[in-house]
Amino acid sequence: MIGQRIQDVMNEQIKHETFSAYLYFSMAAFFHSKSLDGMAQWMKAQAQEEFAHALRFFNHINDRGGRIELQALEKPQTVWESPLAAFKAALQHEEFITSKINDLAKMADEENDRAAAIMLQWFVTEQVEEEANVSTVIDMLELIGDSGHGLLMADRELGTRVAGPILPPQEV
Ligand code: OFO
Repeated sequence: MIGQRIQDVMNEQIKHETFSAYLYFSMAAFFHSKSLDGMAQWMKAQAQEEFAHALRFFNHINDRGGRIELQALEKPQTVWESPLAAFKAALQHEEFITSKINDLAKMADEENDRAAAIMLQWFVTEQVEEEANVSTVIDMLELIGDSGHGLLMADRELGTRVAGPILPPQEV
């Protein structure tokens, strides 16, 4: 049975992960409005992965006899100054998510909740990758600067991204 404290914070995390998806859909819509369909595809793939993250918390609470309670989402930002500004905002958001995952991992240790600690280990590793992926795009866009040709090349490159599986088969 999951403890109340971990359950409450994991319910909160379902909201954060779902909001991540919502934010990245909003960025995808922004990129489509600028005809940067490759960047939009990158964000849509990211959004799908965020729903998978929310689902991992959903399943974990449920599998341990807890109660899932969904919370209200805020409206995400809809416009950014530039593609670079949007990706920088994505990195800032991922840093916030990393801090939430680290808080949860610390709480699992305090509560001596081994099941939660093991499940959260996956997220600790995943956040390293999440921040690295966005940082790579930021580096690329900073190199490109004001070059329209460079931006179109980057858009084509980012459009090749596909979402990973929603959940590993044993967790569906
Ligand atoms: Fe769920 O990792 Fe991004 O937010």
